[in-house]
Amino acid sequence: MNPRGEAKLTELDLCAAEIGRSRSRILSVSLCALCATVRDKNRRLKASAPSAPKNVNRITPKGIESMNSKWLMALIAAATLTHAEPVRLIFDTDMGNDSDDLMALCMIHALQSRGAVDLLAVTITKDHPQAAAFTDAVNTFYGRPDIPVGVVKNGVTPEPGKFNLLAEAKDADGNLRYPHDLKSGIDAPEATGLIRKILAGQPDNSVTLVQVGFFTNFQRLLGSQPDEYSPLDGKALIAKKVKLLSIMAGAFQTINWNTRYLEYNVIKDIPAAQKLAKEWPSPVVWSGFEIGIAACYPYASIERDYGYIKHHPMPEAYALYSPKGHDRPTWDPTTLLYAVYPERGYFDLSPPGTVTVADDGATVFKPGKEGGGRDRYLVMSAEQSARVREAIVQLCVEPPRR
Ligand SMILES: [Ca+2]
Ligand SMILES: [Ca+2]
Repeated sequence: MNPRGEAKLTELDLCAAEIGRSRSRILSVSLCALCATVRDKNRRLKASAPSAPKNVNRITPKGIESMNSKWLMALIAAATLTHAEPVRLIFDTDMGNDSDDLMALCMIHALQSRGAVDLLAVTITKDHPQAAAFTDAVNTFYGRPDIPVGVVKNGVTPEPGKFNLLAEAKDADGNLRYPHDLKSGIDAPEATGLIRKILAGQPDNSVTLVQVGFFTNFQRLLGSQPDEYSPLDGKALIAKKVKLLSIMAGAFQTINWNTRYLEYNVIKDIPAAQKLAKEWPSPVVWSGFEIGIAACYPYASIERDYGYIKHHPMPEAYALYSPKGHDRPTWDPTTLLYAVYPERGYFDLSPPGTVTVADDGATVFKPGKEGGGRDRYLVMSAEQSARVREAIVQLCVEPPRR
């Protein structure tokens, strides 16, 4: 208490209050900002208050009891914070068609190293055998060689990716530059069955799916039948197990004066996109084309930030994909960032509604009546864009903890 009888807020009090309000992990930076605010407030209180009389005991037994109680609450809250559940994630990617899929996978590994993510599997919608081999090589590079990898059969984009050939790169000594034991997608399980197996073993309403390629795998999951893993069909299994589908697809703003922009991930498999949009039973958040182009990954980071190791797949893939070097849109990383940190204010969300996919691949959003609807899409201000870009860079460049 100060001499005017005002309770003096401690940094811990406000941190504990903030922790109590949040259901997920909290950025230490936001706590630090909060603490700075409290420090300022306390300084102002101190400056404006008359000096306390000397020889006055300002802490009463009741005050001590109250302080102890607050400390206890803060410690309990801190313990809860430490043991926050990681996001259970299945990452569905067209690895090899653009370098931003690799950015997202690097981010996932950094997030898993700090306990924020539990990567249950990577499934691939690019139908080329090197995509799975390269994915396993990246997982191995990050010290997780046994992450399950599933592949699409009879999928779209069967041509080789520009950088998946890194899976077979060898150094002067003849050894693989990026060791891995899944040599080809031909040896990997089919994605739909793998996803069903994994979902069946997870708690209800606990799994986050991130789709940053085509709709093929998740549409097939939706139409899957009961099997040895679950008596539920695909739609019922998704409704029971999947908390969120975060998806990079479509466009929800005007792109270069085009109000009907046809986005790559949709138009490569339009029937699958239409079926998923029509029937998916759990919440969906769409990261439209406009988000990734508004928070490009700076090429300067590619040049400067990965030198801590002789060979890193990110700059080598980037060079193969974009030989001239340029800032690359972050379509897939933004989708991942929202999925892991939906409550951090990196993005705003549209009102709820429904997305449908037209026959030409256009994504059409209609707000729901009375605020209802399964779908939302990401919205990002210029201020948020700066935060998002920096978060993506810092997660991508984090060294492996092997
Ligand atoms: Ca492996
Ligand atoms: Ca992609």
